[in-house]
Amino acid sequence: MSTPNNLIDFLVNQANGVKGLADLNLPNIPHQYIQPIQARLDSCKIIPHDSEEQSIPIIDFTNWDDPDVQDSIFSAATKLGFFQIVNHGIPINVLDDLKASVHKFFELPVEEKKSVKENSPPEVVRLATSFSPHAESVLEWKDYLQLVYTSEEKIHAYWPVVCKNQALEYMKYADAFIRKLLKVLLKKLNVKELDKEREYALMGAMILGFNYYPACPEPELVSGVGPHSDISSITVLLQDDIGGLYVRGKDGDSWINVPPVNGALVINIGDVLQIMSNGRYKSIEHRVVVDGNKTRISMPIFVNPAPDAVIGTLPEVLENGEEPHYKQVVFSDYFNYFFSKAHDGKKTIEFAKI
Ligand SMILES: O=C(O)CCC(=O)C(=O)O
Repeated sequence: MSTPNNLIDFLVNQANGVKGLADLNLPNIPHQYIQPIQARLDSCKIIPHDSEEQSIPIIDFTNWDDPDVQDSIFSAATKLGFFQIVNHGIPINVLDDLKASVHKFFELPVEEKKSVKENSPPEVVRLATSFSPHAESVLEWKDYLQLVYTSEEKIHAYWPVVCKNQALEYMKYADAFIRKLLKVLLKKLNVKELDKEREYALMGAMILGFNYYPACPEPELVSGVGPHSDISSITVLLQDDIGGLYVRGKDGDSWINVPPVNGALVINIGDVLQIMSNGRYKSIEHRVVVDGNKTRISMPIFVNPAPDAVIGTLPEVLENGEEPHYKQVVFSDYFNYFFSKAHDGKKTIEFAKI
């Protein structure tokens, strides 16, 4: 077997994705996936796991309204912008069923995936590979499905049958957890409640993503996801036990691993909350490295504002007379800007800077 002549056609139009490429068992990856040396993760730059100062905290959410728990969430959100939550209230079997359904979806025959790709409205279901293959000079070793958490009617009409019930069950539990977490984060910004207006601006359009990173014959040459910060208000990520997620360290030149913890959810602050908090909460860059032997999956919920919501620094944060660092932007403009280019670190937020 050799690399398909028209790689983009094979990956995108024929819906084979990088899974279809990995299934060809090529000894080497196509040149379109080879990252320049400076874009690869140098293992010397990885912070050891036992570093207390620079590790991702694990927070028990059982007593989420306890001030000590809320303080640890606030502290994590203002420092590394990443933390893991255990005892979030979502049953383990719901997480396990979701993971199994992700594998089932990507293992469907390619004709079925092509049909999902061609027959689903992109505002409800989107199947894609890499990140923005038409805008990238080097491709990312990842396929992904995005399920927009919209009306029950659209969900039932368009979410793929093989994962619909599992995804919906997960989202029902996740929705309740996300509301609690946002309440804590808002309270620490002097916002008393998550009213309808705030709900629209923080979680008006949630997207459940399924990321699929097949085992790669030359993992050190590729990127699963390049360094970027999320454009969400927060992201709630379930990862499997393979590992591969890294967060940029404080010195700007090192990377901290987010180790898989059974049953935990990884939370990160996105650009929207950085903007709303006038920079108190940090939306930190992260990236994904792929494995040489095993397929990895991860399932982020991008807790996004509604497309027409206007995002800006919260008045409560500016009550003390502080100047806003960000202008007001319509979220769909921010979203379209993010997807119009390759992953580019923290540059997207420049779009909103004053
Ligand atoms: O797979 C992961 O651990 C993170 C994925 C990610 O950063 C993304 O989908 O934007």
